Amino acid sequence: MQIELMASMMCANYGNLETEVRNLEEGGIDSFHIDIMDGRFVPNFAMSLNDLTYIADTTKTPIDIHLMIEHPNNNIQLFLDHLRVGDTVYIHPEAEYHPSTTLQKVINAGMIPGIAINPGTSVETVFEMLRIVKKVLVMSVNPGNAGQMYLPYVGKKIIKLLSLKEDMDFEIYWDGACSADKIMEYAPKGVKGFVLGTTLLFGRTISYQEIIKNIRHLQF
Ligand code: S6P
Ligand code: MG
Repeated sequence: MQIELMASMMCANYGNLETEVRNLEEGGIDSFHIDIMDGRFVPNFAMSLNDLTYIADTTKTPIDIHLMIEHPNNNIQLFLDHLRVGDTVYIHPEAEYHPSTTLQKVINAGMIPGIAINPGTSVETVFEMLRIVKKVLVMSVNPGNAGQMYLPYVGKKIIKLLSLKEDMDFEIYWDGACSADKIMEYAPKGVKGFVLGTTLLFGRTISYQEIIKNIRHLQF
């Protein structure tokens, strides 16, 4: 079973961003996960347009942007202009009056549409959007910060989404406090990809290549 591994770039060393990108690429990361925040939808400012532009100009590896901003429809074109066909855009349905309109803009631009769902947001609330998107990013921590504790109650939501994904044609991705034991538990159930941050990838003494190789060799 081939899983996708994404690097959460808000956890990278910004003093050496190009080296970080190169080392992750050489280590075999599948995509760069870029957390865009506005200080309103979430109480933090992580990455923004310039960071996205820099990384998109530095690598051909796919990018997924996770927009934690209010009313993404107002500014979505700014982001789409810097992405490549086949990159992924996640919006939070909770942040938009008409999320399906915003998702349609993503589709029309040739990007992969996704929704990110907060720990406190139910599957029922976003049910119709599951027909539109190709990816569902399940937040297993509250959005806004790296280095938080896993919230165990999201497990039930993942199980519910797994029962819908074939019929409704989407894949499930994990974002937040991702550890090896979570990959070992949820990859066999059908979770397709995992965003790696401080818990498993960044700030270690061994190389990204070694960490990624160890994850790929996990037995499940
Ligand atoms: C959180 C953000 C995530 C984090 C990631 C960090 O708002 O969407 O992508 O960057 O969770 O990983 P960790 O292992 O530090 O929780
Ligand atoms: Mg994220």
